[in-house]
Amino acid sequence: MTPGYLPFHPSPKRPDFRPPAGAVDAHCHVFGPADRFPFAPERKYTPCDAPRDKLFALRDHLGFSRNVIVQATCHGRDNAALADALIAAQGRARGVAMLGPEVSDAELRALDAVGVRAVRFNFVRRLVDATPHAVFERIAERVVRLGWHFVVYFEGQDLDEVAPLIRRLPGIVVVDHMGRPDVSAGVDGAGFAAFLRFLDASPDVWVKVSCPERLTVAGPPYDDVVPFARLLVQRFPDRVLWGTDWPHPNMKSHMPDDGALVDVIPRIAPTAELQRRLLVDNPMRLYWPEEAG
Ligand code: 0GY
Repeated sequence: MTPGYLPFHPSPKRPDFRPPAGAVDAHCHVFGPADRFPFAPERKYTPCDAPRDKLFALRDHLGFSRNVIVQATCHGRDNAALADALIAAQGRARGVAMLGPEVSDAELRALDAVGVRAVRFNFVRRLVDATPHAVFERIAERVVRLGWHFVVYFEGQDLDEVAPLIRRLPGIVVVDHMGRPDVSAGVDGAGFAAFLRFLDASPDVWVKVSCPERLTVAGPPYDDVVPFARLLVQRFPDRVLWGTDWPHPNMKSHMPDDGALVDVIPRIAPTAELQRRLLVDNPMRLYWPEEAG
């Protein structure tokens, strides 16, 4: 484990908020176990194991039905732990993979068959070495034929650099963690205003209203992050997703209680209708379209 790495909360509270039936945790990870699924040699951190059975137990404990499991950089382009979790979930999980240009068509078809529905492009400098945008575009042309979409992770100050690529990607693009705004600047700050304008002008761009624990300056119960998420949910109710981000890699300030994170949901989506769209309708449309109403 990386020195100082914080393990996930051992016994999260049962949330006071009860998610609607069929709720989806649309951003979480599986790590290892390292003796079966070794971490990538090029990784920038080594987490503690966070195996799939722990994730599924957390899903049930929090009152959720399904997961979208997102490949994290510590596993690099080796999506084996992800594929194993998707198979074990028996239809109750979908996946977001990380890929390099070397991926074969047979590998893409195999990932699709186990439930991968998107590729993740990561631009966060502390997590990955930079990849030329042209490489991402070539991967995009290939996965879009499978009907996949795109998940992008970047920091607020990099929006201008990443936006032209996002606009060129052929299909839906989901932005992780609200585009990582500087919450100390407030919802009216220039960076978040630019992000809102970008979303207004880009109807195919969705956003995850996740990670208050990562974005907060004030700490739990995340009063400083709630206004950002609530604004996004109310302005873009048909293109927001929510996720725990379990097991919260690279947290430094504190390790969140996942039950307390679920209790943030009614503060950002104050009505039953908004909660249903955020937790059920939107993720089902994107990840289980064959079952969506
Ligand atoms: C997250 C956030 C982080 C890590 C990764 O792929 C990753 O390693 O996404 C982070 O360190 O901010 O979504 O898990």
